[in-house]
Amino acid sequence: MSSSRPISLMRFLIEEQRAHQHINADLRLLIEVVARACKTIAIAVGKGDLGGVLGEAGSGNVQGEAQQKLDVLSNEILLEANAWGGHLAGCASEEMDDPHPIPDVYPKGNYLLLFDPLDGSSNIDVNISVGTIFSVLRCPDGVTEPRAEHYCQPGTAQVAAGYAVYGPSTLLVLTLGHGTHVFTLDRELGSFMLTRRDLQIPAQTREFAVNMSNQRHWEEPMQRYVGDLLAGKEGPRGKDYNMRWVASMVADVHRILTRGGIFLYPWDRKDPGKPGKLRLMYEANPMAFIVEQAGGRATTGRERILELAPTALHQRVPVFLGSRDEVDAATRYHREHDAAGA
Ligand code: AFP
Repeated sequence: MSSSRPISLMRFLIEEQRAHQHINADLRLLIEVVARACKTIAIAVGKGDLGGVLGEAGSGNVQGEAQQKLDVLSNEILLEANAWGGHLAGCASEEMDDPHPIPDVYPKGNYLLLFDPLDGSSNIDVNISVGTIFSVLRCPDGVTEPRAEHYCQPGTAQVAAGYAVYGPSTLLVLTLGHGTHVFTLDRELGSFMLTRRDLQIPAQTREFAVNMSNQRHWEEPMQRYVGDLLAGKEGPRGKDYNMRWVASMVADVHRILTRGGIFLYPWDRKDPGKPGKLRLMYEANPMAFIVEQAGGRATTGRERILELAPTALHQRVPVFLGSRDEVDAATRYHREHDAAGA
């Protein structure tokens, strides 16, 4: 930063565009439009009951989950904001079965935007942090009407990813593939201001985040790994661990980005047909990109998330992400277990 006062998201993007080749005018516009949509969602979330936005919408999404009013509203805000700018070839949302085309009346651009419009929606009605997660891909050359298979690109192909967290303050965390940066919404100015450049996750941690109520359904290496964390100082890991679980991925990941930790959503036997709970394209890939750009790691317990070849738009995967050494340790438990059984 050239002065001690924080710079705006717009200035940050313009300076990135000047300094590097990794951002052009269309990508800059896309990020600004998504940020503006997140501000609109933040206002709706902030009104809560006064805005009549709490409670169920009375519909279900493609995942078979009951939609909250704010899921539906946030989805509409993002679709509407991104329709007319000419920067997108199409959008895909966790809340919609199929990709959403850009209306014919508007010009089309070269990017694909994927989003989870309101992550952690079970927390809306109890006034706990929720968020929006997004991922940006290039539309393959020559494709003017992108279909699901055109979105199914590995996480390494992402050109940008980010999330907004609607908490005590509204934050936007962004990567364009050159570090992870945090912007705080200045509510008086109505602008996101750069408050942390090049965030780095501590490599080691004493904190883990997992839904322990699923423990009896986990597979053996996961049982062993968490068992060793719980054994504390007297166990093989040699230190006491603390546990936190918000059940909004944005909030749990943001805590981990800020002070270290490991986030775990493993495969479990509760619903053995499902390869995990979290969605690869809307949650795992963007968060893995953000975490790796902050010096952390993200795996399925076995493989690097960003290298997975997606097979479906709404695919689910196990997720282990956060502090580098801890994710490496958890991944080692799984790989050693597989190697022993091979
Ligand atoms: P919802 O957005 O459907 O509430 O799901 C949130 C989420 O996908 C993710 O944000 C949390 O980490 C995880 O689910 C919470 O899962 P549990 O309900 O098992 O705690």
